[in-house]
Amino acid sequence: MNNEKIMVTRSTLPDYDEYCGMLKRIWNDHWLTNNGEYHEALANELESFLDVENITLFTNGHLALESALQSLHLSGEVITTPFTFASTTHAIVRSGLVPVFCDINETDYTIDVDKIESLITNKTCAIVPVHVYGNICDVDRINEIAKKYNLKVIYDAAHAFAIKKNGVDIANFGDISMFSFHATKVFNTIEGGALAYNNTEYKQAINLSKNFGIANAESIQSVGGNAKMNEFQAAMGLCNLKHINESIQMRKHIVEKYRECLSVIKGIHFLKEFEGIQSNYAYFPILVDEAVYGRNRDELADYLQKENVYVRKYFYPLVNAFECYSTNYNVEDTPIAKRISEQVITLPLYSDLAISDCEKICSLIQEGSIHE
Ligand code: T4K
Repeated sequence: MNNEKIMVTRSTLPDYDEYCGMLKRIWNDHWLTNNGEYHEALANELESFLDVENITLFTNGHLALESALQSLHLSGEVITTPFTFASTTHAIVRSGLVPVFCDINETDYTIDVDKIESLITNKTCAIVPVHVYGNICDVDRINEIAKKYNLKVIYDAAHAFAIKKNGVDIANFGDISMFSFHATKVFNTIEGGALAYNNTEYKQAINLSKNFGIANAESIQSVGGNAKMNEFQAAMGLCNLKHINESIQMRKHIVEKYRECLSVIKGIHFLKEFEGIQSNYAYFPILVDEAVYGRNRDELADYLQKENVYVRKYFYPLVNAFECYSTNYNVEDTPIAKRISEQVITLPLYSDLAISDCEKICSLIQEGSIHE
């Protein structure tokens, strides 16, 4: 392995001249933000690409999620999972709502749909499931439950850009889906995010919430914030969108190589392809079974780091163990999430990760085992 650090991910960038070429127009027009030309073009292109009626762009995914929750005028309890990034739960709490944690399933680490109904009370207003790592929740069962109890469904689809289930883009499930376009994501706009929804009645409230509630210069209709995507972000998005399919194909090759090389290592588990799902290969999580592998997850992570491979423990600790939430919640209530979070490591994955580096990472994992 060369001595360069290999990080868990690396931003996908377009050709330098391609991006700089886009910037000339911004300099000519002096129009930097507030629904500029690139902003409008990117929203339109994403509506086509995701085959969804409405896309509203945001400066980041987190504020998009807050906007979704606030625009639907929800109050009370929201059922969600603790096996996620801080953003999901923080968005719920910062919107004045109470998170209720449901456990995840062992098959794909998304919400355990068999446990949702037992958590519904007369205060439940919504479900915020997470398509974690780009693994798609059981959208059909969630839809049935939501209909039965008259609940809204807002998907945290931060990891799920460009994924299709049986040919249908994932943006089309639930009331609203939030995508993150952060630098670390499959598709990035530097920082950025979007809400995708088919019900056009949501559009006005969402637009107001990201622009101070301003309907026009003399009409301020709601107490909105500022979460607008600027022209530099939108230009990056337009460039990256041109290359997205190629970039996902490159990720796919790396994932296939990981699966091939890791399949011979005892005590290392990973997820296979899911039937009917066209993946985006966003993350490559593995579970370390200490009893079989011979080292625990933390020992393996430290060992790899000494070899310049910077894996991450997405998602450890669980959200219900965070200092800011642990007095009100108990991680023992979500035992599957607890176990997975204690065993998981996400391996480096980005479109231009060299296959030789991928092979070397797997060799290191093999060498770290007691079965070496
Ligand atoms: N919901 C879920 C389920 C999410 O995972 C996220 C974000 C959100 C909601 C909220 O969406 P955003 O508001 O972020 O749009 C990273 C990302 O910052 C965060 O976007 C992401 N999830 C989370 C899973 O990962 P950190 O604290 O791990 O990032 P950081 O700075 O340690 O970067 C990780 C690696 O990425 C670095 O080691 C190298 C590489 N990197 C990073 C940056 C910032 C680059 O190559 N380029 C860069 O510019 O949170």
